[in-house]
Amino acid sequence: MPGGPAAFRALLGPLLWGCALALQGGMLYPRESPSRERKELDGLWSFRADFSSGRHQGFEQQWYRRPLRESGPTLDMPVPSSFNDVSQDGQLRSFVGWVWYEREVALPQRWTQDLDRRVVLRIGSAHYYAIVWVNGVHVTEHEGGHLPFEADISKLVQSGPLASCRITIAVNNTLTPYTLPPGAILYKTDTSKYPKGYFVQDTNFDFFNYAGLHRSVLLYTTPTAYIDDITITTDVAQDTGLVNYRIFVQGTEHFQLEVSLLDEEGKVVAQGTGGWGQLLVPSANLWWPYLMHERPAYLYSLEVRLIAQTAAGPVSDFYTLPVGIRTVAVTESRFLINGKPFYFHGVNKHEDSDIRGKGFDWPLLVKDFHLLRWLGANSFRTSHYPYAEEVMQLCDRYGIVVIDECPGVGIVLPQNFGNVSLQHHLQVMEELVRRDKNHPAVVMWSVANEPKSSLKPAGYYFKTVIAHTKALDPSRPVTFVTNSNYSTDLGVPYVDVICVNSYYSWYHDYGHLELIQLQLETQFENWYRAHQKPIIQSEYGAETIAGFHQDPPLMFSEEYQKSMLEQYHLVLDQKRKEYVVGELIWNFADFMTNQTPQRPVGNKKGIFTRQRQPKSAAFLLRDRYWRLANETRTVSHNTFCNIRC
Ligand code: GCB
Repeated sequence: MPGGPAAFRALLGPLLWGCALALQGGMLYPRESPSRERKELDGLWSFRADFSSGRHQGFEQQWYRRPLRESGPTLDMPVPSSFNDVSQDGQLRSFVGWVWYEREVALPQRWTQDLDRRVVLRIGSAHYYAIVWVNGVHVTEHEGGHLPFEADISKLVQSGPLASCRITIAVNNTLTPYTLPPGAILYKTDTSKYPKGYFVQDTNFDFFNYAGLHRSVLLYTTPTAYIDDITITTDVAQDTGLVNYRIFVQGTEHFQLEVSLLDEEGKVVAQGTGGWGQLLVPSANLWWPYLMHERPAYLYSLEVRLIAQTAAGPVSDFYTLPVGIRTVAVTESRFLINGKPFYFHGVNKHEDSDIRGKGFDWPLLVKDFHLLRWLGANSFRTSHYPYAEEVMQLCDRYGIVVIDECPGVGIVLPQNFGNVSLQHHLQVMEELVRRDKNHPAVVMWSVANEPKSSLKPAGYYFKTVIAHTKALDPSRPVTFVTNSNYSTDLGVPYVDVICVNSYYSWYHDYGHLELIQLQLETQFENWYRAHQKPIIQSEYGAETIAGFHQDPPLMFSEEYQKSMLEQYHLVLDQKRKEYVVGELIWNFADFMTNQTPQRPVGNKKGIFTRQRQPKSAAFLLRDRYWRLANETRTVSHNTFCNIRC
């Protein structure tokens, strides 16, 4: 197929090989401060999908050289949003290849004329591969759809009498055996059935491969000597909180650093100087999960001040980081937060909604957090990729505990376990840890979901990914999520906590709810006997069409979903007294998938609809989660009842 997917493979190939480990620099969330400004570029961008047969016309004609409107027709495209569902064009919905975004930005004069200022372009998420130009000049590329990347564009915007700049971003959603998640382009060569050059994107995961600029694109400034990265770890000795900090500075070798830790009233509780050290906080307010304590999610603020000498004179930079003091530990049968047993009663989510697809949306996010709190959920897993940074920030603020998962989903073919994939997987874990390491809400890393780890290379592959993640962050346990059918899972020996998904009476023994207890009990006993590690039931659920009723329960009805949950809960209530440390329903809400005969306009296993309305099971789960909260909280208090009533 001339110049078709082969061409974008040709383009992706060398770039994939180019991945270098050990990331350069930090990825602090851009916050305003006396020394930093930010400018969000949310809104309408110019957009064009390259429908040329090879998807290569944009590069051949160098669309980045001139305003996009000059090289052909454009659409208005909202950012952040997936591009797939906003238009009436079915071909754009299922488009595979390069799409082009462009935006002209007017810059404040002080940004373009003050040479002691860095101007940084930051892209929160571009799915999957992105190439970025500013005023026609290539500034960066990034592989991976769920993590931020940046380019220092100071030189470009400060080089002439420019009052504006033109940002062009080409994004390619093609998934190959070497991307994360992996996929494959299938060429349909039987010309009696398919037109010449026909191909489709194949994936081995159960959600729609939405694409585009999914999170905010923004510009921010720092001084030329600046705080580049901060790493916080915390510990507790009796009632004293220990805050270990390490700060990286760029742009100067002559500097002083001052750090102050402030409580929620703004009172300074500890101070330090220098690039690393330990702050002692007597009678510390610990960061507790929601519903585990009467005062959950306590956050201190770490104010960092850099005073640097540069050629142009003294420069200051300020950055404030929220800090939660808490510990995480795992025993043979328990998951401990602040030394107390923690039981995950929560959900699996997706970034998914009508029209926006995977585009970040504040109203949706706030609604979801209201629903989580209503439900009495204390945790979720970021199935099956890292979520927006703003999601993680709300988890810190509300005390919602997170199992932070990388996009290692659908790793099922032998080609997915090769060295190229492995190197990229390691790089993604580095980017994820770099971004999320300071969130107290994140208590565990998940390196994959249901990889086919009975395949031979899987043992080495996961041993390497897990060891690498532990080396990056020794302060948190690491897991990956297996399936109850994968009894010979070669990766499980390396995890700290076993996360297991099962769908009894759904994907087999259809309709036989009476088998769940026996099969679930066997699952737990087998995994525990083999590994002596705490277990989380990381997925269970049933497809349920809101408003379908059948009693006695039949598959797809609301009654069936409820009855299945009840059967699982009977066993979970036994096993949580022993070694089961959590249960996460699949799924929080209905979500979009590829079109298959098994998916009636998406996966319907949500306890809420895609529009966030409850099915009957939501009420059942709510009763259970509040009951569990009352049983497992550490401090006896009636606040919980008051919140709930
Ligand atoms: C699973 C997968 C999840 C699917 C779910 C299902 O095991 O981890 O991505 O959506 O099952 O509904 O089949």
